[in-house]
Amino acid sequence: MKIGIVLYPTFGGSGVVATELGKALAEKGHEIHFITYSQPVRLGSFRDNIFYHEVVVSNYPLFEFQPYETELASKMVDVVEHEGLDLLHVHYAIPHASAAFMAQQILSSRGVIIPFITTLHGTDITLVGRDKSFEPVITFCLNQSNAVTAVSESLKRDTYAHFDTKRTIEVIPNFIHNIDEDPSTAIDFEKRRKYARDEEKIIVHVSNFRKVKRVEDVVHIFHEVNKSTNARLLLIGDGPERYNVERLCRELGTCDRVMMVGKIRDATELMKVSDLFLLPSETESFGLAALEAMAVGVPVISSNTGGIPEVNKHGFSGYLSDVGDVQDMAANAKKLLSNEQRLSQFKVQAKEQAQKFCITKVLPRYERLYVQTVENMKNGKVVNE
Ligand code: GMT
Repeated sequence: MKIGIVLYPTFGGSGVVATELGKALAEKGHEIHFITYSQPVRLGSFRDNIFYHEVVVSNYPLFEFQPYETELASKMVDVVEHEGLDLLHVHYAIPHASAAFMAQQILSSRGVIIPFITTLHGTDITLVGRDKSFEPVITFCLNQSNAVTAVSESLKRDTYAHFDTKRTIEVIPNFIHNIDEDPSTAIDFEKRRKYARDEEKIIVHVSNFRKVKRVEDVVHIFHEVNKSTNARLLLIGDGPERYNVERLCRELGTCDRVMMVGKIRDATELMKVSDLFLLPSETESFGLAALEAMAVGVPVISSNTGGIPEVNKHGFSGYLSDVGDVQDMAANAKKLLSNEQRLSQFKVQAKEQAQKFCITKVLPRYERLYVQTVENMKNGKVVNE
């Protein structure tokens, strides 16, 4: 199939999932056209069957706000018409679904019929989407999409709870494409020594440092753990909370044990040398970063919010606690770090749990949905119900 994938190109999980999905589909012989405003960070170098179409937004002085959605819709029309796409798959509802609807209408007026699928990722529904000012547009776009998917059961429930839609939402979970099949969790100590001494434990957190991630909780948990366990903290990513996090480290006197790595394209190498991943988020529709950690054998200490319990299994791949319960999270972290045998067992189990989200299980579900959606459109059934 020829598929247009619309996404945010940045470090956010929705962009990572959309890019990895496109790469995997291209490997299976589909022709993939990424449409967004800059090259997706996970795209890497040139690959067969992959094309990237950049949306360039004009900065005419009249515009106080640049009309990205309009430019995006125009670009979708152009790519669908000239590349002969079969389907558009948009990741993150705002503003991708409404731009896709606009493109679909324009194309229909020119005699080109194309379906679009909307994949909901989380904050488009749970935070930004709940904003009353977006609600009418999101509800409309959910109802107009030819198919809608959500990345977890929790997100599906949230969508029904907050939006007036009765349409079918199919849950297709996020996936991991590079699961190390080797169940052993042996660590490359030479690499590890760049970050910690052999007797020290490495705790890691990866996020966009937004309020919702509660990165200050990460620092508090680490501070608590470090009282009894010799440990280092790797903070990967960047964002609005970084300043507060740095200030807190200074206040708690933990700066010398905390490494602020900043934004990196792929955190896998650092995760591989780590012992524990922390994800104390306020809300999280899935928690892709936790899955990426588990896939390389790193157990997860997380909150029990949203879709996280669908990914991290309490007492198996890690532990879950109530949002904000820093003491419980620290206690769970210590339980693992203080017992080598238990830690090794959880590392193996984390990998085992991640296998459930292997791309080989998830990709066929998207392919089936694509075929079915295109068929429905051909048969005059405009929306999958
Ligand atoms: O807010 C974010 O963390 C970014 C957002 C995104 O655009 O990637 O993440 C959401 O989508 C990810 C991929 O499906 C999920 O793994 C994250 O859990 C979800 N974030 C939240 O729900 C807060």
